[in-house]
Amino acid sequence: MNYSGVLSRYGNLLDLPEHTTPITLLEGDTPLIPVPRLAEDFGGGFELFVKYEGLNPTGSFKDRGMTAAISEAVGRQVKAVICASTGNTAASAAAYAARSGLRSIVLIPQGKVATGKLAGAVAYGAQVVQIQGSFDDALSLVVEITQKHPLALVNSLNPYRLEGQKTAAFEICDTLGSAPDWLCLPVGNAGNITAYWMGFQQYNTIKKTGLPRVLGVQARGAAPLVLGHPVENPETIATAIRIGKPARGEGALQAAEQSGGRIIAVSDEEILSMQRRLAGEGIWVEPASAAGLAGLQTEIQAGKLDPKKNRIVAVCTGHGLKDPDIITRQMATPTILPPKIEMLEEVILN
Ligand code: AN7
Repeated sequence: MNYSGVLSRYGNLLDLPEHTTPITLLEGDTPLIPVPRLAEDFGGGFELFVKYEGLNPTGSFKDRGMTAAISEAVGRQVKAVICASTGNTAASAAAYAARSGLRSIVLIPQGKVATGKLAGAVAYGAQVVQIQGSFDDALSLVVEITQKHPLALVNSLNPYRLEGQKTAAFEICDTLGSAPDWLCLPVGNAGNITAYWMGFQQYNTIKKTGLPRVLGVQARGAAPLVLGHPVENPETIATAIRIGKPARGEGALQAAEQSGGRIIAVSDEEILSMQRRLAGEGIWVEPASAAGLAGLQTEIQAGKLDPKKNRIVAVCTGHGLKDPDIITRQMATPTILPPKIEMLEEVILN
């Protein structure tokens, strides 16, 4: 049997302390799905792939970093872990804490976490606290309380989170045989973009896989890295990236600059439209996860990014099941029929 999560597969490339005690749910090894029709929609002449991170154990990419952070915390006999979260980190922390028998506490912005994420955190047994404020307020509290009390912080300020998350870059290179020309992905607290850039650089050093240009995409109402200053009251339908003061902002700006890429913003309409377009390929992602592709499309259409002959990877960070309300709120109630064949014929054949 193959019991292999990202620590066992790539552990020798991760900078984790000796005391790390592997706790895994067999995360990672997610598919890199070709989406040729989408590439045609964008003008064609290039290869486009979706790295579908929604297929991790708790439905988001956060599991890669969480296996590392929780494994390290367990190894130094921590009793409880804590994080601030827009939802996915909370669910992931709760699951890995449960797996290892640790207590977990998660702070979320009141009323701004999608149903599937909150339900996950509760199901895995976390103590959930709603903060009357934003994610950024919750993160400040977490930083402060972990300085006063022996609780392990498992937000991406924790360096081991990045060590785990960079394995996604390794997987992309292993599948393609080299780095893609462009990597596009959503940016919130900016841990993921920072980790990808670390991973691509490390692989290029040891395996000469080359480097991608990185296109980070924020939501227009929560785009501190595009504006160049924090956003006090971030707003976007993509609640996962409703973040005004990204803790890893420096890393994101470096990834963009060093790679010859950039950080841009897209509107909520563009995000939702790309979410529908992807579902039309059979890939249902949560809104934030469509931001990377929405950004790629706007750049190509504006003539700012020439994709010709390129290989482009878009990271889709979370599963659509995380946020079902986005869909059900707008949908017409499905047709209701008595169990009669004539009526069914009438409805589906005419
Ligand atoms: C689906 O869970 O910040 O730029 O607290 O859930 O590394 O923050 C989630 C972020 C993209 C942005 N896509 O990643 C949290 C949280 C999805 C996400 C991001 C998040 P980062």
